[in-house]
Amino acid sequence: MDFTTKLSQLIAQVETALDQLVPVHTGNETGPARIHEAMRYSLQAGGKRLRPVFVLASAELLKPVATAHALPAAVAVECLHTYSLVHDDLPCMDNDDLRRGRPTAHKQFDEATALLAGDALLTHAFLLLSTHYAAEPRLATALVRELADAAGGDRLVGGQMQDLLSEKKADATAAELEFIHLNKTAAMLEASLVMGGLVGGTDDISLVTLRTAGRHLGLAFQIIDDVLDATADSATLGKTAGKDAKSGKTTYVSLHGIAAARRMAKEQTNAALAAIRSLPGDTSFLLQLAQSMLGRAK
Ligand code: GRG
Repeated sequence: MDFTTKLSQLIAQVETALDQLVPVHTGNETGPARIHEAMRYSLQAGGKRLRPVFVLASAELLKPVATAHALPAAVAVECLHTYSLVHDDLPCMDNDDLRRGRPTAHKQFDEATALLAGDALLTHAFLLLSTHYAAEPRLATALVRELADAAGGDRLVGGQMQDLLSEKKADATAAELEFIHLNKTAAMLEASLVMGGLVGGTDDISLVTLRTAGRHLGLAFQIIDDVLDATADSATLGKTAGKDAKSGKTTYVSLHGIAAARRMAKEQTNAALAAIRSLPGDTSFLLQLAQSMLGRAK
């Protein structure tokens, strides 16, 4: 099966699982309909589903794994990612009106509902893991720990905190910038690959390699984003170009210049691909997925 067909298939499976594994209002016993509507509104706004697809692809590296076994982990990761987007868009954070081409959750509903929908999505991620893998307690514990570690104060939330602190002083150092992206972007990619590996029964050494791949993927993704913001036009980007320079934001381009940022993007991309190539099993889909994710580079 070619890459595009397989990718579309996996995305379709993720969409179906999102619909099936996320609560729906069925009456008074499931609480107010509004919270379920807001959770589903944000989840079903049509993201690229990169992280859940990474979970599924990494789960079947060593041997074909029933996709159904990996889907709850994939959905948990997407719930957690979506919560972070909903909260990031709030007026007290990035204050965005649009997300995934639609009004942000707090614009569509209200701030309190968006905050609660984010809370509920975050919590639901852990309910999914502890329920669907309950028959394999070691796996359930490892998955919960991996996701909690990636999402907590030392990583995703810590990266967001540092981002807010650095924005205020408008002259973040290279070390602060790396901390922000290692945690805001790379942490969830690492967790996706590692959680897939855990479901697929990958050995400990390969789990370390999957984590390394996620780290480089995350940094490459972010550096490419900074280069494109400075070099591509709005039509090509599908969003306003040149926003970073206008807002005086510290980026890889503002700190290192375009040529060096391009070089760094290439280095991080190559390191991610090398890590994936060194994994046992059939790495072809994972490699193409990483290449397509980073293929926006110019
Ligand atoms: C509120 C705890 C908390 C964290 C927020 C996610 C986030 C951290 C901030 C969003 C801003 C941003 C650009 C983060 C860097 C990487 C990232 C998460 C990009 C968005 O991911 P995509 O492109 O989005 O995969 P879709 O919508 O396709 O899922």
